[in-house]
Amino acid sequence: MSVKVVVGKDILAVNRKRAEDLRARFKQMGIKVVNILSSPGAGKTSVLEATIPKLQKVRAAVIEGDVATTRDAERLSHLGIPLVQITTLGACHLDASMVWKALEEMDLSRVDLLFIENVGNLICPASFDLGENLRVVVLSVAEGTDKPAKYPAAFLSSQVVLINKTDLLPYTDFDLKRVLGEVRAMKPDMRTFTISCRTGEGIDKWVEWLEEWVREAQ
Ligand SMILES: Nc1nc2c(ncn2[C@@H]2O[C@H](COP(=O)(O)OP(=O)(O)OP(=O)(O)O)[C@@H](O)[C@H]2O)c(=O)[nH]1
Ligand SMILES: [Mg+2]
Repeated sequence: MSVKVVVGKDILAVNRKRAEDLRARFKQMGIKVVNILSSPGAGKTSVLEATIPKLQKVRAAVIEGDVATTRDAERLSHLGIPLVQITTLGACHLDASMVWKALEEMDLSRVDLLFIENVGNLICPASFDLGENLRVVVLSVAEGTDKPAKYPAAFLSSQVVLINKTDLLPYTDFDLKRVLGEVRAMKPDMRTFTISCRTGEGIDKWVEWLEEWVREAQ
């Protein structure tokens, strides 16, 4: 039992070291990195589809992470940006070594902002630093009001929450006011945006904030 705990800690320590190497590498390249977390289907790829074509001041690239298939990368291939799919073959999260390896396949010489779409899961990805500068968690209104309280690590380790699928609010019992209150109680400086990738509601505000963040982030 105690051996298992030690091994688990080692895995995280090794990852943390690799993530620091990544962060230094990204800094040297002048690239800001956003790690996107959510449960399966909350809308991570849809956020990328809605966001990237609207970016005017920054040039984007994407690393896609999935347990299986290259479908998310295929959805973004028409954007003509540097794009790599990591298929984890069962692993429930990306780790820093996988990202390091993916960089070998990418030309980031003309990129300001690298998005990493993590594997759909609100638990494991929260523990693995990918050398990012910003962590964004997407919560869709179909998932239920209680999710930030039930999966606190994903929210506490993020700086931005995107509440997606607001077009579905009339058909769910999602309590937007309560979620916003609970998230702010957990983390008072959390940035929140309510968006619908389907209707485009709230996307401009999010994109404007993101471009400003890329410009200002150290
Ligand atoms: N109604 C509605 N549907 C949405 C919205 N955003 C995404 N969807 C739908 O939700 C489903 C899942 O969206 P994805 O973008 O694939 O979600 P994901 O988080 O990338 O999923 P995984 O990568 O599998 O974890 C798709 O059918 C989308 O069309 C939205 O704002 N409103
Ligand atoms: Mg996806």
